[in-house]
Amino acid sequence: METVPGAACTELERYLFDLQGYLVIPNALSPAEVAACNVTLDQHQDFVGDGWHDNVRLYNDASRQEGLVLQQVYEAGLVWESLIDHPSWFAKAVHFIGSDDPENFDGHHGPAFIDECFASVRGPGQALRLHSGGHVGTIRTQYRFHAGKFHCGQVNVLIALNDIGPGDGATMVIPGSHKSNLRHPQTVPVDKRDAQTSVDGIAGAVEVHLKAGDALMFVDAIMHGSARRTNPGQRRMTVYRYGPSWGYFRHDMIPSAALLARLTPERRRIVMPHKAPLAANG
Ligand SMILES: O=C(O)CCC(=O)C(=O)O
Repeated sequence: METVPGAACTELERYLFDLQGYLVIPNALSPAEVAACNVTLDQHQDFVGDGWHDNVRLYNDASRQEGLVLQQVYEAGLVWESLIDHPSWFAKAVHFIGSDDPENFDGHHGPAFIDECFASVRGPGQALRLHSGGHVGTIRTQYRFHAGKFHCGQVNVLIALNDIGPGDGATMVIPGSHKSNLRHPQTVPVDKRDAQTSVDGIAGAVEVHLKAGDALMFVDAIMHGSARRTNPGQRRMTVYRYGPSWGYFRHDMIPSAALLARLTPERRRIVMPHKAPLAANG
């Protein structure tokens, strides 16, 4: 199931997102944009530990299986800033989080908020177990449709920065699981970090294979993860998480003053919709 870049949601996209919990947007980024993102990843691909580089937090714990993560990646340069409201997906993300309240648009807030954005580099043997699912009931990441509108708590846009096919550690999803009421009986409790890193033996789970530049848009409530990479080389991707503008940062990291100063007003209010509240009694 695929959609087209740049377009607002069609009735078919609305139907499929509701039914399956995700859409694939082919060619969401151009080859030049993908190449520019990869320059950043080339620069940091060998990092191990926990540190900062120009307001990007680099994290790679060798004892864990998740690989290198670059948190706050919208700080990493122009191409990463352009992903904040990229025309290939931004209108669709806003549509699915349902931030269409005119009062929000008119001043206090913006159309959406990015509570986390990161890039990821994984090598052979690395993975991320299946997690989430509608049965968990987490409000922040919930799937909800009410009164004719989507009201999703978190819509993720995961963009492949190289080709991700069989054996590459593709994102796994269980289509429809954003609405599940019961835990999948073939999955295990969340503390088993190394388990559930393959679709094998998990009925209904599929790998989503992407070409470099394709985007996978999914509601976080869908059960998802990434398969263990068995091929040599790296899997490279980035995720921007969109939610309602009244949300707050997932981790204890906020945009730098330098980023806020150089962003357009439209982008600034997506990364920092919150204004300093007025104190009671002055
Ligand atoms: O690494 C992946 O493919 C899945 C990422 C993920 O779990 C998420 O973005 O919530």
